Amino acid sequence: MTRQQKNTRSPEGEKRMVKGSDLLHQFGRPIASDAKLNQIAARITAAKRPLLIFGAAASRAAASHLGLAADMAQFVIRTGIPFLATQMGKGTVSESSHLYMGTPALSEGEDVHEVIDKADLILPIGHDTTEKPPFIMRKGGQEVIHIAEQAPPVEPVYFPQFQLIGEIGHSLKALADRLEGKLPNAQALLYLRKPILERTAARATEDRFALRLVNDISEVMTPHDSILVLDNGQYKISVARNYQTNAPNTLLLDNALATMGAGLPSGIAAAMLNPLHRVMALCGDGGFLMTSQELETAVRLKLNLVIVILNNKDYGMISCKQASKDFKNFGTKFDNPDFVKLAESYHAKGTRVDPRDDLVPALEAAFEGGGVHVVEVATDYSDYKRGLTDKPRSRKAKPTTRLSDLG
Ligand SMILES: Cc1ncc(C[n+]2csc(CCOP(=O)(O)OP(=O)(O)O)c2C)c(N)n1
Repeated sequence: MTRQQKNTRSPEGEKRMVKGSDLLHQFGRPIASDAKLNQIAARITAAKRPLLIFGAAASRAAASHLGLAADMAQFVIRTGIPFLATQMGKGTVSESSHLYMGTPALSEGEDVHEVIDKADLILPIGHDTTEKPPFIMRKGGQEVIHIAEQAPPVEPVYFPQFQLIGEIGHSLKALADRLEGKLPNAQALLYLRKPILERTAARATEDRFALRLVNDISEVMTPHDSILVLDNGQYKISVARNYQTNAPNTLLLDNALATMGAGLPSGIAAAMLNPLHRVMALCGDGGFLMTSQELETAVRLKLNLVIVILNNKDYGMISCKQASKDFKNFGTKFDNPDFVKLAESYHAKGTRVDPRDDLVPALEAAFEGGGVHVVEVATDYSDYKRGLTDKPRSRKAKPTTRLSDLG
């Protein structure tokens, strides 16, 4: 049985697993008024093809407000509306749900954008405009209702017609009370789930290295408590689309400034806070080398941390962008130190894995051995470039801003 199958729950199973929480108002945050809730509930009831999108602020809140993750899952279950997660919203609601439709890694043109294009009402929950937008709003396009604790700054790509501002758990519970059993069109978009997930997986299969990487990492990470931390590079796109995330804060990535060099320090923080869980930092060679000296910190703190370095001697994301614009490759290639010797010189452990070999035993041994362990994977991106170079599936009016700033 694959990890994906192991984690896929039936609707009944989901109902049994998630219990709502009434603990939220103890924090004294502002809550939405009944009049506003009634107005928004009426708009959702009138929708023909509604869609939820969980964003970075939802994931942050779910990780820090007691009971909120269960409230968000309950909202999905009680309304039956399918959902997407943004890159930083992944794990807010478990992607093992039969209502999960995918994760946009870009702002348009991916397979998953078909469901966004076809929705007539989009409900971003915890949309955070620091994140690169999961979709581009256009004048005359879909209705968007922003559900969050704070109003969004209005941007050319995000100008929701309605807002429901207040403590998210309260808003979702109050909406579910008004909507449960009254949404005949809730699952109007669900027929797209199978083809979209299949097309996304098929695309990943073409990127053989990317698919193997995600599968091998998934194999050694337990679904609800292992923590995967990403630096910033080309591999982030494949992981965001294909790594199944089931709990808030179990996939840590930066889809805002996307700063290279963040992977190892974030991994250190995650390992300090979660000493009993598996923590892995996945880094490109370029990103790793920006903060590699923090290996000393990780060793000094006696952390258990596995660091995977994808060694392609290249700023792969930049090469890929150059290729996608038919530019000649320029200024992206470099040479590397011996990463195994580098790790050993910091008194960490090091292993080198040939890309043709199975990565799983090396990762498993690194976790089992404990301590700080660098696993270098020689990476051939030659069959791993479609993520960015694919032409968008459909291109409508040119967006006004922030589309090409991928990283
Ligand atoms: C500090 C910083 N500088 C530059 C960039 C722009 N940038 C994004 S990805 C990337 C290349 C990353 O290379 P690497 O870490 O080797 O990963 P790869 O893309 O090869 O997988 C660059 C230069 C950035 N995001 N952050």
